[in-house]
Amino acid sequence: MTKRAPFIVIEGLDRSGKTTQIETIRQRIQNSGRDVVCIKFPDRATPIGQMIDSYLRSQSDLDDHVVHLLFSANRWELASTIISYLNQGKIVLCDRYAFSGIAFSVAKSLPTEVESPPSDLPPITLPWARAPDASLPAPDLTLFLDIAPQVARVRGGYGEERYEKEDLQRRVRSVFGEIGREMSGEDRKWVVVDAGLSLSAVSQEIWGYVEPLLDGLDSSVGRLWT
Ligand code: NYM
Repeated sequence: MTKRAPFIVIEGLDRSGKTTQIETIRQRIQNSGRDVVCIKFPDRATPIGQMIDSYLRSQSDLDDHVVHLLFSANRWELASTIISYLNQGKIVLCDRYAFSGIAFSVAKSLPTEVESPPSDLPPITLPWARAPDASLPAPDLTLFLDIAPQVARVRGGYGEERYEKEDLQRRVRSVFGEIGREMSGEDRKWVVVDAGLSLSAVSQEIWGYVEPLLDGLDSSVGRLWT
């Protein structure tokens, strides 16, 4: 049986240096002579992605539950493509995945210092947020680039999109921490990387986790939450 390629996800807070690190890994993988495909969620090019894009740029308003399901549907749109890349031996490097989906949606429902208007709908909990992504292709490695929101802000400031606020980023980080505690087991499929270090130190650490996967895997692609 020929081996399939690994599915590698990079997660992190806004301004954690994800984009730069992904480009560095992509180049290193290519230099090693392997095929690599980069994908990114949300994929704003699809019809669902366009709805998400308009929401993120505050051009439309949607209930938090609805947006959560759109983000998940946006991943399902690409699920079979991801599996087919992996089976063709193409390494998939993915910028954000279901973990961002959970972290941002649950964080929005956590209590804030500012009183928000009461809602008729229930808050988004971890089990509710996890459900729509169940059975999506599971990453073989997720690298969570961890950075304190106040350090991220000093790095260059947040943009203008929804969620790019320090108070929300703090709550997102705490949900990511909770997800990480559930995910990190003996298998090292979830790894926390200190993104506050220098670019080269971060990319060196990341490479230490990526390199052992480059020769492919014998197992078939896993399914999320199983
Ligand atoms: N985001 C991303 C979510 O809220 N749920 C998701 O499922 C995903 C994949 O979208 N602030 C949020 C995180 C980001 C925002 O992402 C846009 P990016 O990587 O800045 O394009």
